[in-house]
Amino acid sequence: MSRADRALSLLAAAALSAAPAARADAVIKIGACLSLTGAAAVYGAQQKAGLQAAVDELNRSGALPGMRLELVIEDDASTKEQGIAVYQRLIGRDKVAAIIGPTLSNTATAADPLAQAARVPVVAVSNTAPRGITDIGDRIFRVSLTEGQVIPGALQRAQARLGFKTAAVLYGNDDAFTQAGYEVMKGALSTMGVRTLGTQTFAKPDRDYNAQLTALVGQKPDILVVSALAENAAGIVAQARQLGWQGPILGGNGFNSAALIKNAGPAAEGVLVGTSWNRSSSDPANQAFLMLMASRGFEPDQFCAQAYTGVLVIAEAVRLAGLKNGRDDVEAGLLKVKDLPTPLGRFSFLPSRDGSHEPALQVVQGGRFEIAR
Ligand code: 1QQ
Repeated sequence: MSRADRALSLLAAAALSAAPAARADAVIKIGACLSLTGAAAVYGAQQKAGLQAAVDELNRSGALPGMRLELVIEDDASTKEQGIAVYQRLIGRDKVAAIIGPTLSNTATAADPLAQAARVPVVAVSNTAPRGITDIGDRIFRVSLTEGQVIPGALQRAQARLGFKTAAVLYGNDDAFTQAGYEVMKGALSTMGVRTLGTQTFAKPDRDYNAQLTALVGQKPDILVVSALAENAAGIVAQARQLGWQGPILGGNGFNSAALIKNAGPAAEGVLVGTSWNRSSSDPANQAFLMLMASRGFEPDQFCAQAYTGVLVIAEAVRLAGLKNGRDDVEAGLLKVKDLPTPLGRFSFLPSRDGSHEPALQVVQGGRFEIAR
């Protein structure tokens, strides 16, 4: 063989070995707009872990033959303004097939209309304001139960345990979720015949709730009901106990974080929280999720389970759409998802594109959330 021939055959061999063994996988790009900094950062960290675990697991298992899921995660800083900027990048620059919606309802109300206008499907995994999310338009879906689906049952279960007849309510009045949670609490208490003796408000930047709590505790209610994000929630619980409040406290979705227990310390003992994830469910899909997160050295909360479920739902949509990865394909598939096994239970969308599964009540016991029986 001449030197030139040998060089050619080496080149041919190199070209052959560089050629992929099979056709390259089609990529399904999922954008995620998460609060990794700011008031909702404790939820964003959990969501990020859940998304990454789900994507790694689905890619590893070959659940979508010939396809690979890819995540583009961006920080919305817990604000509407950043949420809008993130959506613009995910839609225009990254050309994602779907968006896992912003951590906070407050941000979703501002950013989701951009996705709706661009016909990009959104799957909300933590928005719980009953109105102003999926009713933005037909491209907006959600996995998370609303406060309307969780709080009335949680209050009823709590009443069966405690038998309260009167309540006092404290809520954040500068956030779509905390306000919506308050409306649900007010309505549920009234439906149950529980008299609300007093109502007070605070705002996200507040750190001192003594004036509001003194007024509420002075009414001598049987229970204190609170709608707050985790940072405020921990301060409220700790300061209520410092003021001598020994009665029960029930919180909305913002309380669903280990940060509440860590930051409030022993004051968090006995706090009741409505939740959409039954962590102690023996359902195989939940057990598999718990084992997967344990193998990654991560202690999951409800937000992690919901984010994980959001990716499962999108992957199932792609499968049901015939393994196609366009925005219209994902939306068509989402409309067909039915009885999908997830850590939250068998998952289906309601006609309103909201989620539907069994909620639960948890109580802080020994520094941990336990499901209340
Ligand atoms: C919402 C919420 C927050 C408490 C959690 C992210 O439920 O904003 O809708």
